[in-house]
This record gives sequence, C-alpha cells and structure tokens, in this order.
Amino acid sequence: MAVDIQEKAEQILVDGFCILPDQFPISAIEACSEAFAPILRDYVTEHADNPNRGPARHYIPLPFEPPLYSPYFFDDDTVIAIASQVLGADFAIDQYASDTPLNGSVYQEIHGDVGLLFPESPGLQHPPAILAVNFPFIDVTPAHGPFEVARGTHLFPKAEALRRIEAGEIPLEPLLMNAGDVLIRDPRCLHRGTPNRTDTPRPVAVFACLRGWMQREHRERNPIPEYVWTGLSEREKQLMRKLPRCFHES
Ligand SMILES: O=C(O)CCC(=O)C(=O)O
Repeated sequence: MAVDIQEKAEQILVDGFCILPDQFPISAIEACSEAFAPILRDYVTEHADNPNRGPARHYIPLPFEPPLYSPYFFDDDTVIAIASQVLGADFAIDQYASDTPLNGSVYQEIHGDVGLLFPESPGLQHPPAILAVNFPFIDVTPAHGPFEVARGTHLFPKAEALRRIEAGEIPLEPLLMNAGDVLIRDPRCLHRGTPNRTDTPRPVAVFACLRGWMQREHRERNPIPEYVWTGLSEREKQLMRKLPRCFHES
C-alpha cells in the first residue's frame, strides 16, 4: 500500500517520529548485517575498554560502500518525500553511522541527540532542522535492547519533558522494529538505549538529513569513495553533496 507522505510528515511533527514497516528489502539488510559483523568485531577489539555510548554500546561510522551503502537506503522515494516534506526539498545527508548495544549494555540517560538551534530561547518551538533515519539490521525483540522513545517530547523544553516522563505522564515506548522497517525521527524527541541482554549485537544504522542551509562539524565520518560517487544517481549526488569524498578506493 502506498505510504501517505503527508500523514507520516505530520506524525514526525506531532509525535516526533514515524515508522515505515517493511520499507527496505530484507536481502539488502541481511547483506548489511553480514558486512557489519567484521567491522563491529574489529571496532570492539580496539575499543572494548572505552565504549563511546556507555557500557558495551558503540557508535561506529559506516562506510559508504556496498552493501552498507545501497540506493535502496539513500535513493528511496518514500523516505526522500517525507524528509522533503518536513525539511524542504533541498535537504542534505551529512552522516551515516550505526548504534550497537551488546550484551552488558545498560539503560542510557534519557536524551536528545542535538543541541538547541537558538540557545538563548530554550522554550522556543520550531519545526525540525534535522531528521534521523534509522533502520535495524536484525529483528529487535525486547531482549535485544530496543530504542525507547518518549512521544511528543520535542515540543517541550527538555526539563519539562523529563519532568513529564518521570511523573509517568509520557511513557517511554520501546520500538520493536524488524529488519526492513525504517524509523524517521526528530532527534530532539527524547529517547534512550536499553540493555541488550542477548549475545546477538543489535546494530541500527542512522543517516542524518538536515536543512539545506545547515552545516555541522563531524569528527567521525567516512568519505564517499570516488567509484561509489560516480555510480550515484543525480538525486543522491544532490543529497550527499555535504559529505566528504575520497579519490582512492578504501
Ligand atoms: O541505539 C539506541 O538504542 C540508542 C542510541 C542513542 O540514542 C545514543 O547513543 O545516543
């Protein structure tokens, strides 16, 4: 069934997120899962003692190379239409990475992922400038440490949103997404990672979409190899114009 773009965009504005079930082909996700396993293994070997997202939880930039780069993810009509509706047609992608809790991970502090656009006016309500597009590489059960989100909390100053969550007025909802499902969220909407109690890593990919006029500093980001850039569609080249490129295959 065709996705109602207007409805999904409205959900992002009101709830802070929307889910597109079965959006990406399972075969493309399975290929990612397989390709990511050695990347995770090598990363954990090096960083086991200093995980960057809390105990046994790792944020790892993803390579812009097949199968982790796929036009199924970056040239998807529905995702692009929803992001365009919310951010404007000149939005750009400036980040591609993964979040992976392992066995031993714990509840994260409830948080948003971006700072205030206008710090001098912390109560100012404004539409999103950035959206995060997430997709898991496995079927996420309650035991795998699902992402939990507090619906609508992007509409309150953080202290007020936290008070409402603590008072039980706004629940933290675990998102039990399957491989192929896509989450598009306003990163200001409060959320947390939960403990993965299994021996199966729970990788979730994320790419960030931002308004055309925005520019951010990035410390950890992989460049697009020239051979991948050459093969991108014109629409992808436009979307990925803010990403660094490298002229040698890695
Ligand atoms: O992957 C998750 O479940 C949440 C990760 C997260 O929000 C973070 O590390 O900032």
